[in-house]
Amino acid sequence: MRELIIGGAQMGPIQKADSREAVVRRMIALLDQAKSRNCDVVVFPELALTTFFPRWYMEDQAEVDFWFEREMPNGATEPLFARARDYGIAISFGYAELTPDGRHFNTSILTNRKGEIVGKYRKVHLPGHVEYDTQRAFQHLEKRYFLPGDLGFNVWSNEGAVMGMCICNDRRWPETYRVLGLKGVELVLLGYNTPSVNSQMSAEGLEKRLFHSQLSMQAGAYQNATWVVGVAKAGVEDGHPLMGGSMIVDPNGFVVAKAESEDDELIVHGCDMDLCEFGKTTIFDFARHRRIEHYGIITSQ
Ligand code: CDT
Repeated sequence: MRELIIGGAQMGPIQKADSREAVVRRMIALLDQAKSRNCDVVVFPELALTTFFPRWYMEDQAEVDFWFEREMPNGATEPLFARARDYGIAISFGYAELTPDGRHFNTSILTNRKGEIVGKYRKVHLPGHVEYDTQRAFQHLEKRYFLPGDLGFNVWSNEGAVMGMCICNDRRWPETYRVLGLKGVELVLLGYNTPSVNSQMSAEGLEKRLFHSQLSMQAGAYQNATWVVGVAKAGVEDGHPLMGGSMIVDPNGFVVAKAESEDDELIVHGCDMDLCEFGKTTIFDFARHRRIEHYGIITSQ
């Protein structure tokens, strides 16, 4: 048995006016709870330090860059790294990254128990649009503010498990999990910000959106024999509702822990990494059973 006690640190809304420092205090409070529940690893949402700013149309690059971090850790997040290091808890969280050469990414990082960054991921599947769209009930401008990630889907041997990351919309794509699966992933860590309603289809409400999120994570977990931890930023941000539904899914595809609120809420489960072994060596033994001669179209178009 290789058990890691995993905490999914769902976060309630972050308003535009909330400072990074105030948000980090909330993240540290969740880390305190995680410590009292003996967590080894804690996962926070996508763009965990700020409101989901891609809903706001901006033309002034200085205004856009306000939402980005130029280094990690930085002054605002150092207390979070310090607390995680004190507790010996590995963490993962998302933030908007501005590189020294001026590129913008939707990024997440992974640390070990010593608070050292061991992995970085930049979001590959960017949803939404580039220009202001008058046909939508609200904007989703990720394609305007971010470049597609350039690091691919990687895994890291960390704290006794093979860990990988993806971010929000990536969780809906089977390719995400399969590439991680082919690299032997045992624990997929992901954060999301998903509006509770569809900006283009008023009939699509919360129930269907929660279902699609869960369906994607359960399928990804089962078909790749991996744990999946999906963590929301939820609640109403400046009038815009985001769904909750954070969950931990086991390698059989069963949901073993699920958030009930749309607030700061920690979900916890003792996850045995050895549970991945059965699926990886039987029905999803990729080396024995995949028929790649029929899969070319997946990468050619
Ligand atoms: N953050 C993020 O990727 N959200 C998307 C919303 C899609 S609607 C344009 C998601 O897939 O949950």
